[in-house]
Amino acid sequence: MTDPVDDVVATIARSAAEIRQGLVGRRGKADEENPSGELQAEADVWADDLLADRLSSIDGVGQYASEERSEIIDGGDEKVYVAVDPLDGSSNLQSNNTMGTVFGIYDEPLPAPGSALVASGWILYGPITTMAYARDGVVTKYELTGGERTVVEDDVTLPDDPLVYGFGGRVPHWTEGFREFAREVESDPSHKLRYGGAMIGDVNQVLTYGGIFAYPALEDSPRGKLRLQFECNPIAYLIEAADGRSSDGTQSILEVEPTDLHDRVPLHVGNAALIDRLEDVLE
Ligand code: P6P
Repeated sequence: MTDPVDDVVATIARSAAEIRQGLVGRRGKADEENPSGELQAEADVWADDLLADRLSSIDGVGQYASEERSEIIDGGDEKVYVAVDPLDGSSNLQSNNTMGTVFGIYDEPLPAPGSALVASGWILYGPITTMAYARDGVVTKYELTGGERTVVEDDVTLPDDPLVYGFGGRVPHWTEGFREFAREVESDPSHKLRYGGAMIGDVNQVLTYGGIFAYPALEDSPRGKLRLQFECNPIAYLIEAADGRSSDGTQSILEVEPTDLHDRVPLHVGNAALIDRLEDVLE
């Protein structure tokens, strides 16, 4: 039997070109909401169906779960458990800005803590299609063309000096503690704002240039917006493998114990010193 982790990642990478092409003509809104109560894009539903069919049928896959569906698909085997955000940032479709596919591969049934991840990564549909992938503490970057993938950088780590920052949520809804931290970051002339409205595009800039991304707890939404299983765990796993840090405000995202498949969690990832400072400020 081949390694189910390799098979899952290879299938997602091979599907990227088809997903990218399939965005054309699917930029409208479906008349359904996802389990988080967000109106789905046609492309959300289509990409989810495509990945669900392909990933749940791989030997060794025990479950397929996604941000776009309330129920878990049983794969029948018991080796790995796959959680996917099929199209993170699909709201960017209308403005033709970057979006991506985020995936986490766990070795425990879902919902599972991030400490149960064995691999994670994301596909970015930018000017070109790329993949960032973490396994066994090592991050690799690929370029994807026509179902093939080419390594463009291996053993990737965050640049030492933080350059970019991107903070989500409406500023008037930030907590006082996060507002204090944000002002510190913004007032440092060595930093510059990069916020594109798709977490995965913003996180990929942090991986590339160094810095910090956050979608914090908000006064009107104390658990923030982003989902633990499908977005925050996979992102935290990769960024920590790249010598960065993650935090829900008090601890590594990977230590957060889930209570529900669609739990949200405040997300802060990137430069370790900035994340340490954030936790001090929020204490
Ligand atoms: P807001 C995209 O819809 C998403 O889930 C993330 O990719 C992104 O970071 C966030 O929502 C943007 O949220 O509140 O800025 O529109």
